[in-house]
Amino acid sequence: MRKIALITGATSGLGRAIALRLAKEGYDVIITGRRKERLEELEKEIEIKYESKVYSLCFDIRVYNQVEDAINSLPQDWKNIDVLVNNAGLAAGLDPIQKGVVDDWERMIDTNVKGLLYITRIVSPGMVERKSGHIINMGSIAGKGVYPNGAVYCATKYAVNALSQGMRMDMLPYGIRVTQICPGAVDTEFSLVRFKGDKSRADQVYEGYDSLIADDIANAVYFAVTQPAHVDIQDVLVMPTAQATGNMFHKEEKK
Ligand code: NDP
Ligand code: 8X3
Repeated sequence: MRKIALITGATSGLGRAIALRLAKEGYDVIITGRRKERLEELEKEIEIKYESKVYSLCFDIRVYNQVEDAINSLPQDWKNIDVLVNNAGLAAGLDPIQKGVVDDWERMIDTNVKGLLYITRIVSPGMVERKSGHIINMGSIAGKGVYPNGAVYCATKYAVNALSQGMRMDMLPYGIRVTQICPGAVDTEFSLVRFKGDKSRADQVYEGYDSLIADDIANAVYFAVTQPAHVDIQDVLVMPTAQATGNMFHKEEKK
């Protein structure tokens, strides 16, 4: 039977890999993000590689009306979303609280917490009505332990952890599964965004050890969605072998 997955933040990194993986495995995918040209490229790639159908929605997840209009604009045969992957998110800056940039805080809270809530509020009633669905929230090791200079980003991921628990309770009577996936360091555009385009600073985050790659997290998503209906993978922490906590790495010295 046809299954539809909506993946937020599919223009890059984890979301892109998850969209490709789910399309490969036979899901029809709704891909979302702000960068239209990236959505168009991914749409073409999926159409060339896989049999699955793909539909793009371009919107800013921080703006409730844009989210609502985008989801409401879906054609009738795309409306029954089986899997919602709440992946869109970012870190902005790495500063102690006393030097924090208020605009960075707003962007992280508006995207990682409010954006995730907005789309869930709009998509979940359909799941409740159909008594079926799976919500996958992208948490982080940053939601399991705080690291210096990362308090606000970590707070947003602690919020994702709390929201995942709360959603699971609210969805319990309807047989809807809620999974939180918490990656450690994955080499994506995440650090380039965090350091506002400073590539050499971003590259340093992934130097001297084998970080995760986006496909590692797509594997975890695929594992969660392919469990039998009576099994909910509630919480998955996926770390590089060379990373013990949010800020403790074993890095090899450069020769
Ligand atoms: P990327 O920067 O590569 O991708 C982020 C995605 O989020 C992009 O597709 C971007 O799309 C989308 N996005 C950001 N802001 C908005 C917005 N306002 N509206 C709509 N879409 C938005 O980073 P990752 O793939 O690494 O990050 C994905 C998720 O994984 C995030 O929630 C992040 O916190 C989490 N994570 C990442 C880790 C890592 O080490 N990389 C580790 C743990 C968790 P666009 O710019 O086109 O709008
Ligand atoms: C993103 C990875 O290292 O900033 O959640 O916690 S990290």
